[in-house]
Amino acid sequence: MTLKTEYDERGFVVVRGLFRKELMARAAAEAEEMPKRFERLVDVKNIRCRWQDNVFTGDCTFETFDPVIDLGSACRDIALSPELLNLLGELYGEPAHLFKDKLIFKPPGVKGYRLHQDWIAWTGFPRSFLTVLVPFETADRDNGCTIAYPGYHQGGCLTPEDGHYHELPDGTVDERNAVPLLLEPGDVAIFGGFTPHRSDPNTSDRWRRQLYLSYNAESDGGDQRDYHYREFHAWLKVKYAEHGKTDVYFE
Ligand SMILES: O=C(O)CCC(=O)C(=O)O
Repeated sequence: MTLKTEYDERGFVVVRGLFRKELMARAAAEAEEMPKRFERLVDVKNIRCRWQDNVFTGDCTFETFDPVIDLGSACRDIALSPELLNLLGELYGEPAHLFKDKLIFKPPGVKGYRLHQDWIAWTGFPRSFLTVLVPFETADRDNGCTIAYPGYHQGGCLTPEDGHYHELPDGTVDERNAVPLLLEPGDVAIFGGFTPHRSDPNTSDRWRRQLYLSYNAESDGGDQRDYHYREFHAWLKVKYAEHGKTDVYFE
């Protein structure tokens, strides 16, 4: 089975050892320093940052920089690397364009995400949207690796196409089909925008730093990263305002 056939049939693939050890060591060192180096950006009003509860302490904890490639050259080099773009070109059958880039730090204790699909019904949102996971350290069940469910992407969007983010209701997938994306630095996992996925809390004493790099096919909107972030920020500001937070900003 080719990689493309596997991706088309299952909705995700894992590729081992795509990136050189040196690049991954540089990225891990960059990620290690990033929260301290950009401490001034880590602010609950800054919509570059995402937060999650700590399941042990209840603390609201910094978890993600979105976007991230403007903060770290190793993250940018990975996102735009020929080895990754060539691989995505194989899956798409045409060139890939970077759409979105985030670094999820997931420190010990931090909660995971309930079952969802990434594709969202915004006008023109690319149906070719896919995400590449690039781990900076071992990702396993204990530190809350992402878990994907094969085949269900073939049903397209499984929630109302109303432009809102939706979790998938219980029973949408058969838990016996769960595939934990167990990854080592250098490996990547790639899953499509319609592939249901979730993650458990990080109950280990280790971090689970991982890039989530999203792309679209050239014929599906071309380069639209700047447009995406403008649209995403406007959407986030509306969401925050609905909860009475009107003083958010992006830096
Ligand atoms: O952290 C994870 O494992 C999942 C994150 C995720 O699903 C997302 O950012 O959409």
